[in-house]
Amino acid sequence: MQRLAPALRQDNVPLDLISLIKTILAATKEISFRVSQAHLGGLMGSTLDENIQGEVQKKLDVVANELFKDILLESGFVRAISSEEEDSSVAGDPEGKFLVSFDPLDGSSNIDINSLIGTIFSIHEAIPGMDAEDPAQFQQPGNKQVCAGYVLYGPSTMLVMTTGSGTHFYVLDRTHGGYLLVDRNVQVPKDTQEFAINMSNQRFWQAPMQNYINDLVAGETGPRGKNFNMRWIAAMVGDIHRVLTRGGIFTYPADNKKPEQPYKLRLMYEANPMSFLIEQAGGAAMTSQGRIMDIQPESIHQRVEVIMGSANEVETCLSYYK
Ligand code: AFP
Ligand code: FBP
Repeated sequence: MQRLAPALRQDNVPLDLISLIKTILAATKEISFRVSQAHLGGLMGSTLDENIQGEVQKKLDVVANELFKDILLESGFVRAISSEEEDSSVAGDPEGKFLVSFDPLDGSSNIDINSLIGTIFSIHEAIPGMDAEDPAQFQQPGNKQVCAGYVLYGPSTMLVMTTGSGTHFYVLDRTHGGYLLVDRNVQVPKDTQEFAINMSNQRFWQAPMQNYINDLVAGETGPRGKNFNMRWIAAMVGDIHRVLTRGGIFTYPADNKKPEQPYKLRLMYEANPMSFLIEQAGGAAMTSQGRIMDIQPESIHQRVEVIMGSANEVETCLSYYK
């Protein structure tokens, strides 16, 4: 099995980006260790604080965020970071070439039940001449990402990453402490019989999504003429990992639970990096209005509708909106 750096060199990834990726992965190895020790190290449960999104922070969220932030800001490669857990972007080295956005621990509600969680990251190039302090530099669409990935802290710690030359799977080999390439160029099957959605929100969805899911649930005697299975891990990293592994459609559609906030998932920390991975694996990543990676961000904590996975199934879902 190939080690990470030679695999990246094979994809002609520039040396400074390889160095940044190695920095990110050093943080994930530490987080992986802390996650495995959380019950022993007093890291279960919540802090008394809320993040900028109004969500109660788990202790592990805070630890993972601090680890990531410190290692990136001290690396010299990073002009600024933006994190789901920070109010605003944080300036790094004024000469740093890259911007890193991350969700240090996605799937926080799974922490206390010892279930799947992960770290998601997205890398853009810094805009020449822009001040490291200026959060506007993060307002670049997903199609400008130079790298995106996640690390899944599951039965194995797995890295799934793209630098624009396919989506590859790596596994953390604890015997030598590095990530090894286990699957190059994974492909999302075009068709699927599996969907992922939080069904408890059904009454809040718009009519097209209601109709689409009704037709999936109707099974082989319904208009789709086949049975569909449902899975929901409550951590996008886990659900997208399944989609990348065996296909499926994952959606967090618009809903009217809180009319002032129709979307749940975050563009910079969740939707864009996952879209890059899914598209590089031959899948589709859309909102009901267009391609996620073409959205021009207006703020770093922007939320967005997400419909992604097996290309033909995403297309079928979108046909309900026409
Ligand atoms: P956190 O960012 O708080 O960890 O939430 C995870 C998440 O945004 C995403 O990973 C899941 O797909 C989604 O929440 C789960 O949402 P439900 O609470 O509706 O199940
Ligand atoms: P396995 O024994 O094949 O691992 O199946 C697991 C299981 O029996 C339960 O752990 C789980 O609750 C259930 O299958 C899931 O069933 P479904 O496919 O209906 O969601």
